[in-house]
This record gives sequence, C-alpha cells and structure tokens, in this order.
Amino acid sequence: MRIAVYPGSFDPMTKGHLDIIERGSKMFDKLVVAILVNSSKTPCFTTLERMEMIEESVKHLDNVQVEHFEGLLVHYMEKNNYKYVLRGLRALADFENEFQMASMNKKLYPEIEVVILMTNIKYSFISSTLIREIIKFGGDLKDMVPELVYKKIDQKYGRVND
Ligand code: COD
Repeated sequence: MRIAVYPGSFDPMTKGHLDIIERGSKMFDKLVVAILVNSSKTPCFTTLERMEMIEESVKHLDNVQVEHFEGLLVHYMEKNNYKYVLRGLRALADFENEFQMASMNKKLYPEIEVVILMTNIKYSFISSTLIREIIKFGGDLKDMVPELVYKKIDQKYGRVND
C-alpha cells in the first residue's frame, strides 16, 4: 500500500492546500495530512481547530486521514513506517526551501521519497501567512479558503466581509 504524508502547518488550511490534497489522494492509496504541532509558536488556530477544519474539508475523499506530529518529520515518518512525503510548490521562492528540506530529510531518513506537485495556477498566490495577515486586518478571504475554514475564521475573528 502506497501511503504518502502531506506535512504542514495548515494555519489555516487554504484552497491551495486542498487542491494538493485532492490531487495527491488520486496518486496514493492513502494520504495522511500531518499537522505540525509547534509549541514554540502561537498559531492562529489550535491543533484541534486545524484538525477539524481539514477533516471537514476532505470529507469527500475517503482515502485521506488527518494526524498531527511534534518534533522531526522524519521521526514521525519512521515511527509509522511512512515513506513518501507530498509537498506543493508555488513559485521559485518555494523551491530553495523545499529542496533544502527534502535533502535534509533524505539525509536523516534515506528511505524517504519526496513528491512535489506544482500549484494550481488559480491558487499560486495563496499562502497561510498572507491569509493570517488578511484575517488580522479584516479583508475578504472568499475563494481563498475552503467553505468551512471561511466560516471558522468568521466565528473566531469576525470581519471576513469587511
Ligand atoms: N499551492 C500549492 N501548494 C501550497 C500552497 C498553494 N497555494 N500553499 C501551500 N502549499 C504547500 C507548501 O508549499 C507546502 O509544501 C505545503 O503546502 C504545506 O504548507 P504550510 O505552509 O502549511 O506548511 P509548511 O511549509 O510551513 O510546513 C513545514 C513543515 C511543518 C513540514 C516543516 O517545517 C517540518 O517538517 N517541521 C518539523 C520539524 C522538522 O522535521 N524539521 C526539519 C526539516 S528539514
């Protein structure tokens, strides 16, 4: 069984993430969306909130499950016997970071293979960092995040339609 892990912060999940999940789920028997729990950062959404938002947004995909991990990605992968990592690439700026991470992860866990999907051009400009900034200043996020994420942002922070 080919199982891939799509790791990330997903704070919050965007339509760019969802597009990678939908495409990745067709390529592997199972896709695990793995949320990093970073105790040294205060996220916009708690791990539980992020899990709920992703689970709800991937309900239509029966081979996708959501987990979370702390510490090194390779330790989490080794512990669960996962071998494939799925990542998305938006622009040249992403490449350097992805290349460095993939190379370091491969050095730490040689059995790993990293599969990178090009962004869907519709979502190429979307990042969670920009979404958090728009939340902070009350801009409209319609069409950038899945429906449920949009509702959760409204419930927690309001002002999404200002
Ligand atoms: N279109 C396509 N892909 C996208 C889009 C979009 N619009 N937006 C984001 N993506 C891709 C990103 O390029 C990335 O591949 C993935 O979706 C997740 O993105 P984020 O921003 O939610 O998550 P990241 O990139 O911050 O996640 C980084 C990790 C948590 C995976 C990494 O820091 C990690 O593994 N940390 C654990 C500690 C560790 O092992 N460190 C050593 C690494 S070498």
